[in-house]
Amino acid sequence: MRRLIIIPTYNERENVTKMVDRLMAMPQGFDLLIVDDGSPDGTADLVREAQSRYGERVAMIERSGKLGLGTAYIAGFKYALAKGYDRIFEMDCDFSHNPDDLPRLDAMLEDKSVAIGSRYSRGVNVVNWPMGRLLMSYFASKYVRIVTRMPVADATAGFVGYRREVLDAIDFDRVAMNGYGFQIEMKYTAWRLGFSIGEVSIIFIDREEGTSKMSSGIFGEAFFGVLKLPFRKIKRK
Ligand SMILES: Nc1nc2c(ncn2[C@@H]2O[C@H](COP(=O)(O)OP(=O)(O)OP(=O)(O)O)[C@@H](O)[C@H]2O)c(=O)[nH]1
Ligand SMILES: [Mg+2]
Repeated sequence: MRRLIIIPTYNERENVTKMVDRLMAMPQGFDLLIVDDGSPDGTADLVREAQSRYGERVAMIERSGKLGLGTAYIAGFKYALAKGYDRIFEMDCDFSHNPDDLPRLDAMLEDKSVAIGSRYSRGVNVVNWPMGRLLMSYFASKYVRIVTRMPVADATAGFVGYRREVLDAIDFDRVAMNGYGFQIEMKYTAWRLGFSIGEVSIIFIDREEGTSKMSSGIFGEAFFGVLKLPFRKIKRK
């Protein structure tokens, strides 16, 4: 069983070395792929430094500019499938997602095809977000559930594990959204293709280092993109 964690990065120099070290020290033997979008702060240089310590377990895809989360993950998924990984995990670099939760996500993939690290499956587990941001995220998940009928409490979650079969079945050329909407669309597509989805309750902590990349354009894309999802024809690749 080979496991890959994919982390997209944009200006994460305060976090990236600590994150790589943390993941490499875990006993499950996760491999790591960083997808860096030409971070002006030199994130990629720090990844190269880590690569000299960990060798092939740490890979990097460097893209020329800030091209968005969705296409970063798709580049990562294609890499994972080409390299023959069995389980593929998505995670942020900013420690909002706790690496110690990875084993529970991994365990859920024994039974389910998709495992979500969920902020909202048992109450609300978010620490240090301003109330406005929290309400927006919480109601975004409710909105997705009402519009799409997908039985998922945390539809925008970015802490997710996929069995390889799921990524194999999804036609990445048809994935339309690139920001937070991308996370919704991936889960929705997997669900419509008949894959099982489970949620593991996690505690999400707002980033302490580095800066947020949330923007209103990303919000608009997700709001209108979700309305279109139920009308979408979805078929296996
Ligand atoms: N490669 C790449 N990574 C990105 C891009 N935008 C954000 N990221 C990374 O994706 C992860 C999650 O970022 P976002 O979901 O935008 O949220 P954030 O910047 O963490 O903002 P907060 O939610 O406020 O913490 C972080 O590791 C970011 O560095 C992008 O355009 N390209
Ligand atoms: Mg974050």
